[in-house]
Amino acid sequence: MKKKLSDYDFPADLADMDERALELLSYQIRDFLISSVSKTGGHLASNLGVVELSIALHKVFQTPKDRIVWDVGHQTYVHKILTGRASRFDKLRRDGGLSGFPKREESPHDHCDTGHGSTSISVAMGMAEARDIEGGDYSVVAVIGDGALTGGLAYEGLNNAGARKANLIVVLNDNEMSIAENTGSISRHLSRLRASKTYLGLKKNLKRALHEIPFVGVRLYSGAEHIRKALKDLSSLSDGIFDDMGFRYFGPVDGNNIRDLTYMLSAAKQIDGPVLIHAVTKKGKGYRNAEINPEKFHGIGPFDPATGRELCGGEGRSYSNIFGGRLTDMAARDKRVVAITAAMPYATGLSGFAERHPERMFDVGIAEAHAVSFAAGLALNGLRPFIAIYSTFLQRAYDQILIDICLQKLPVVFCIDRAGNVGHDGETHHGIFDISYLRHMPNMTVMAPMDGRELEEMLEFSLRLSAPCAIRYPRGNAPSAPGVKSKRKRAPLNLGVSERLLSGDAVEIWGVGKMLGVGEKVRGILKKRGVSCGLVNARFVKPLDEEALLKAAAAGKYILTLEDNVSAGGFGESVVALLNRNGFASAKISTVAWPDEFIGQGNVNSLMKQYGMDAESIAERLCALFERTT
Ligand SMILES: Cc1ncc(C[n+]2csc(CCOP(=O)(O)OP(=O)(O)O)c2C)c(N)n1
Repeated sequence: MKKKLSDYDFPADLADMDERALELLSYQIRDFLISSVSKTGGHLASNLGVVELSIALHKVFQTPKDRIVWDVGHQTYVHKILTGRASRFDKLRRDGGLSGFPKREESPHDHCDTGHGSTSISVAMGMAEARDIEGGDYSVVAVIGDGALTGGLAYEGLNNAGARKANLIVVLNDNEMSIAENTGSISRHLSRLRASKTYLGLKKNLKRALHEIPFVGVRLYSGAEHIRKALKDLSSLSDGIFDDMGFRYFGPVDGNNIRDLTYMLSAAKQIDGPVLIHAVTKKGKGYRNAEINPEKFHGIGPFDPATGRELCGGEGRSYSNIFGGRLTDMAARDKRVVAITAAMPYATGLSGFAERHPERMFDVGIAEAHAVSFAAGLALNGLRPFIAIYSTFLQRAYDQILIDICLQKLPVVFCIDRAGNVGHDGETHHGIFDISYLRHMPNMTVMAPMDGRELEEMLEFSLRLSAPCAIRYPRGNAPSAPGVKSKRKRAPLNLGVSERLLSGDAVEIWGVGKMLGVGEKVRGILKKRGVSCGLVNARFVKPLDEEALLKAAAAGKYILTLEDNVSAGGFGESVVALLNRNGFASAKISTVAWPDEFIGQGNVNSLMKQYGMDAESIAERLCALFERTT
């Protein structure tokens, strides 16, 4: 009977496996990935593409002694299987389960916690320099995708490593895709390299040389002279960029061929100085649905493996979709409106915009900092840029927002998607810092809609505002507004003015964005206990509706603030400061926000419960406090 993946003693068992056995293993891993991710959801297409690459890496390099640094880290499922974690895939990305990214606390084979793009070369270079200072004897490998190579940080790493002649191997995993189709001139350069006729000729020679050597015992043949020679020939095909940056460039090699990869990696291991191996892989390989639509299967929820259809779409429209739809209409009316994405046109809801206004749609690659400075240039010349970026990735562009946009009061709108806790992607992806990193920026306005209709109103408002502005909205579908019957007239948006949704005497609940849903439940629970609560939609995190807040404090009401952001520098803290500044130092106020720690992965509702941010826990605490202070 075929051995289960969890029955192997990986990575040790790889040492004795010959080429055929490894090939069979690659089939088994693919079947396992498809079946397993179809149940849990996760990053499927990228992992299917790196099955052979991961096997070859673990065949040639001995982790944990050798170090492998994976860029972004979403493609480490095979690496996890090959380092003894197959049995834990049933809880991939779940509460307390296996992480979807490398985690040092999970395994000694994970050398760096990651989740954001383009960092691997810098981190690996640091490890290589540290090794040399300590006199260590191990290899350091960075694995970076062509998408992540669009990020400026990758070039800072290449630039530094090339100049320092660091002993470092960079494997470029080129599948022609970022999440969407890759963009930019480096991507065009890579396709020229892939298609190079000279390369194809040389490749034959290389293959012949490689295939003359028996496969087993990679380390034995790695010193073989004719491999070195073949590789030398290949590397003499200067590719321009990498060569000029001080790297020995080898490739392109078929990144889905274990044999070619194994030889290439073994030879690279022998070479002094920085080496870049250009491996060409197929994203989604081996699962037709993912090969045809790698973007959909980049990150997917549970799906039916037979049809590829996702199992839970949910009701209604997502915030991203509402955003994209309204911005497309606004651009039809106003020729100044332009849209910018950093490699995520589909995920941020901008596909429709790209189709309708291709000349005003910019996908700049994984380059959030560039996106913001680029927007400054557009705005300085009279356009109205809307930048759609996930909250967690916008962190990359803090300085550009502050100096390039806010200092000059430029009319750039930050459409901050996935704001708040995002659930299964965990620590690196929760968007719970944006209120804190934007609130203190002079000239910035920060808004949060409580439903889809308000998101549309805020988009229109931001265009009229003509100043730096951020609109934060969460992952998932927009709810119907709390306490608002669908036809009821809503108060129009005015800068820095909140909206009272429901009235009450004793407590005033101030919710930011989606937390109003929680606020409404808290109100219901407290009502049953005889405590009457008002519900206020803050609308603006900055400027605060000072008048309304001070009025509530002056009336002796207990104020409860709710936000899906960390407490430090958040909305609640700004309300406390306001009350303090105005002589309400002993005001009765309670703030609900994420604590000063990294929040793990899991179901959003479970995490909220775990941290006491669900309606029941809040109501319980509030009752106790309320009784004590009244
Ligand atoms: C700074 C940052 N911006 C955006 C993302 C979202 N993201 C995750 S993977 C990915 C595409 C990466 O493409 P590539 O490196 O080619 O890897 P592939 O998935 O194609 O294997 C993007 C844009 C991120 N992780 N980090």
